Amino acid sequence: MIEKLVKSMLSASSLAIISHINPDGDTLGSSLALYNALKNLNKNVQVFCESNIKKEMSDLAGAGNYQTGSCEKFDMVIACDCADLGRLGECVSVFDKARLTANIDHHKTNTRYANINIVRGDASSTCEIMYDILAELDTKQKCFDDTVAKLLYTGMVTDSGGFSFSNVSANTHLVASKLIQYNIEASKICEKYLKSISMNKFKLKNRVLDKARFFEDNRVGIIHFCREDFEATGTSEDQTEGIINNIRDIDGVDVAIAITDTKNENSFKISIRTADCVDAAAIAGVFGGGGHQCAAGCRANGFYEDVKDKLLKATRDNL
Ligand SMILES: [Mn+2]
Repeated sequence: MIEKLVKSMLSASSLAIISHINPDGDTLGSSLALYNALKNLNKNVQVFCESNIKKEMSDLAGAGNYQTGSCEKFDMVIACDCADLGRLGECVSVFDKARLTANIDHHKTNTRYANINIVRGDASSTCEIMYDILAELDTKQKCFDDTVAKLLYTGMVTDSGGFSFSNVSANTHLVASKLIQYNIEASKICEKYLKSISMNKFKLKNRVLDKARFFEDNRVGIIHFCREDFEATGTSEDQTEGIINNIRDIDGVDVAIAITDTKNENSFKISIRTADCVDAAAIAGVFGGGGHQCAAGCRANGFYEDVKDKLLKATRDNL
């Protein structure tokens, strides 16, 4: 499959790469690594994402070139880290128009929506898979450099919690060891994307964690990011990332849930993080969402307390 993908990319005269909505380090790292590698081959390639790129991620190489859409019909389009077509947001129109489509992903729930599907549910990140693809491409035409290695490493580090999640395998470390041989300043990547936190986010974190509520003999912890929290701390929805892990890390907590107010009243974004014994994707699935065994998400509408109760019931059914 990888060989077929690489051949198709080399023969395509125009390519589009799509990252998922609310992009994280993995979708950006894998998309931009592919983008820079193809640029190194002087390919006509463009990157797309429906959402704005977060400030912390905006200095990734090529991040300034993201577009939200195009009328162009591309020879080939490649979706990175997108479990289903809904994750493409409005950029699905770019995908639908293309002559050949590809889907590179590591979500077990991936719906295999493209002509070429490279889906490995056991990979820690899409970047881990992208490494194999670009290594293969590199044997055909030299495309790998420090920039590509740095982008892949960024995605791997962020999607694996600094190589600490259960999806980390021997292959994850093997790929990391190949990448670290490039000039990437690995410790700085970890510092920047895993540890550093703005003063505003620090205030948001303390405020929200302080109000955490626990259920089922403290096996389930729920935090709520409400609009007042964002207003009081000068933060926004996209600065909530990672805070939920502080709940999951508590001894005895098997399920951590973060409910986040969106711009629309009575509409919430929900993140679920679990210990290995509970299937996060199954809980999110009750609300039409999905994800991985230990990390999943969904959206829900209704009054906060009703949404919370429904989530608790779905959680209880999976404990
Ligand atoms: Mn990912």
